[in-house]
Amino acid sequence: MIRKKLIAGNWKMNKTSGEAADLVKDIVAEVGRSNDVDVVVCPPFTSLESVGKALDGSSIKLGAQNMHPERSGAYTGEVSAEMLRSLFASYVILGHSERRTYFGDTDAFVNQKVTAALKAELKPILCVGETLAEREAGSTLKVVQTQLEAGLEGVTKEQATSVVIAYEPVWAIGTGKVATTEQAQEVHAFIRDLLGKLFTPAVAGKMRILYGGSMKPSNAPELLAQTDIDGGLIGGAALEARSFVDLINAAA
Ligand code: 3PY
Repeated sequence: MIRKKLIAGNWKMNKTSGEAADLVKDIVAEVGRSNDVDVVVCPPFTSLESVGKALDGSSIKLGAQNMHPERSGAYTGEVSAEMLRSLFASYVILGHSERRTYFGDTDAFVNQKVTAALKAELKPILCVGETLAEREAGSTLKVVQTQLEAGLEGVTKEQATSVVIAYEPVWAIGTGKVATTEQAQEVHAFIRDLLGKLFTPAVAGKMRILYGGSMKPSNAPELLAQTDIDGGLIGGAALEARSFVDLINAAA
């Protein structure tokens, strides 16, 4: 099964609207029409419109970093899937460990978001991963299994191929530490096997599983060469055109 690689940039809370448009113009100038790799940029909500305009005519897709599961209502500070769609977003990152840790996103809430995103035809990038304490306690696979089973509850096998999974060990996020290729491949293979049980092996074979957590041009080639690593969810290295373009080229 050949899966097209996907490189997604998670810009987190960085860049004003103007800075975001400038960054994306530089990326588009180099890889805007590349079809070898799927590319997604996920700026903050406030930059979705300017980045969407700067992406016009390129093959790079727009994504958001979060959403609320309801369509509308009294949820101060939140945005819905429909609002993201109206700005031409096609992906949304859900369940990032920073959301789980700092904003209390539970597995159940992440699941509501996943199903609402799919209903609105947004592709969820569902993040899972263990903390350092969980890894040291030997519970990595159990933690990942729980997050995946809960996050994907109610998702049909027809919908599943629109879902992207991102394995992001929490201890590798923003720390400069990166999982070894063996550690990453072990968890990715486990995830694919689990997806095969939750859906079917054929569906699991089509689903993309990204690695996230301090992926950068120097470590990407080895990680991306692993059988079950289908791309990356990129933090810091997505904030600079040169390194993001190098990552895209590493995936091509
Ligand atoms: C990181 O690499 O820091 C990330 O959290 C990507 O989502």
